[in-house]
Amino acid sequence: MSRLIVISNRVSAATGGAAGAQGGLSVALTSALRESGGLWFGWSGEVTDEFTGQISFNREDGVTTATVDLEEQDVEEYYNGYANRTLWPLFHYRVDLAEYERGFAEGYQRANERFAETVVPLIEPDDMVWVQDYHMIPLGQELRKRGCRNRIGFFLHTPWPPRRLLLTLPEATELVATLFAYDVIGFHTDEWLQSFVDFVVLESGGDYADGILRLEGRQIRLITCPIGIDSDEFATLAQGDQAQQIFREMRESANGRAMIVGVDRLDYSKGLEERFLGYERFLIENPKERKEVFLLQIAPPSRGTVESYQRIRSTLEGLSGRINGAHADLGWVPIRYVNQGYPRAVLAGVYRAARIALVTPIRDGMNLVAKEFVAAQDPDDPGVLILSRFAGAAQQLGEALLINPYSAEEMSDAIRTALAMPKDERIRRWRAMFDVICEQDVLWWRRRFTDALEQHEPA
Ligand code: GDG
Repeated sequence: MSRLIVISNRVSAATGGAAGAQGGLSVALTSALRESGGLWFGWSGEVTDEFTGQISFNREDGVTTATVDLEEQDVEEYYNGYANRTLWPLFHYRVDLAEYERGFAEGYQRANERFAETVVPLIEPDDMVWVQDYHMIPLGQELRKRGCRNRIGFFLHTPWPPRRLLLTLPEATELVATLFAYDVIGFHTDEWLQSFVDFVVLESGGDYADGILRLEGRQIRLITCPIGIDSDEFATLAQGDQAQQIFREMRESANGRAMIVGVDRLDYSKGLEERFLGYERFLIENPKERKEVFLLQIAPPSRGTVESYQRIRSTLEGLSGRINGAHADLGWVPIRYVNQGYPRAVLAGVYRAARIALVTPIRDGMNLVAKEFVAAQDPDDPGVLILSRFAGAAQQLGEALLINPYSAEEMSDAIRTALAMPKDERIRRWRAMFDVICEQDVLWWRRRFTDALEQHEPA
């Protein structure tokens, strides 16, 4: 294996003992970097008065991280601006929320040039470079401009939007053209990959066959590469002391009722508003069953400086308050809405204590919560996953109850079906999903991508 250089907006190497406290992504990338003696480069998360390109190196558990501070203006225009106010909503089909401003586009370009300038001296001739996500689309091209001839791959963690939506972005064609600098581009699903192909073929005149996109004298391999979780680690976590303790506490506080759980970053793409409305519909349509359940929604706030996130937060506060006001009684509150994050072991215990998980994004590149919920279940008495058709995860987890999150009726019906589902059916569905997430785990994802990059013969 060549040495691997991972480049992403934020860097979070998982350290040995604390690996369970980090996300699966950092665990997977850390293990790849450790095996290859590689390096992880990105933004430090810190702001400096003037950009200097000074790199801070750190070495943890066999992995070297290299980070750089950004100027306030870069953070505003590149991160809060183009990444989170332009591309994120657009890539999640929310053109209504996307903000198109030249200043954002310029800041995004500038920050990517600065990243490229800073990292290029660290790249050696035989290294493979793996760029992560929508923050860094032009990075490959900026590396090429600076003489980098290495294999460079790009992985998109979000959906790729349909061509007509992407065309609303003033610089769509130019942005897409920067992707031609990569050797391999990976997506979570065939659908996102195909949307990308549609755009390139129709707008840029490329030619696509057998996984190879040909244009401007280049050959780019496109792969579908669904990200997984560390399923063994998560299943083990769910049986550990802390998770078991939480499991008992949750079951006790449920007082015989079935818990429905949701765990999401507070983000409009996660379909939380639609979820609350679908759940309310269930309450209204099922007067007998309704007091037998409650919804625990954990939603730690994210990107709180962006206005659309402040708005979704206040919408959800209003909605949960209204639903609780209308339906609660002395001994029962229908929604427990919690705006904070918890350690992963606590989440694992909560998942295991739940009878149903509601994972209902309006669009999601993959969705790891769906997989974590499956991994955390008791094989002898598993809960039921209700999953949006519009999450990438639905392509792999076809044994979930798949719903359209925009339909409150489908959500309500699915909750009723899940509550009534016999144990043998729950076990059968869970087993099929568990097999998939064990086989296609996060190491599988990482190998699939790095193997494709290693084997690709640039034109
Ligand atoms: C992007 C794509 C894609 C949530 N609350 C807490 C907590 N979490 C953890 C979950 C899960 C992670 O955050 C969220 O992962 P998702 O996949 O659901 O979503 P995004 O953050 O939007 O991630 C997505 C992913 O990239 C990977 O490619 O699947 O589609 O949008 O791991 O458990 N973790 C802790 N406390 C919390 O309260 N510790």
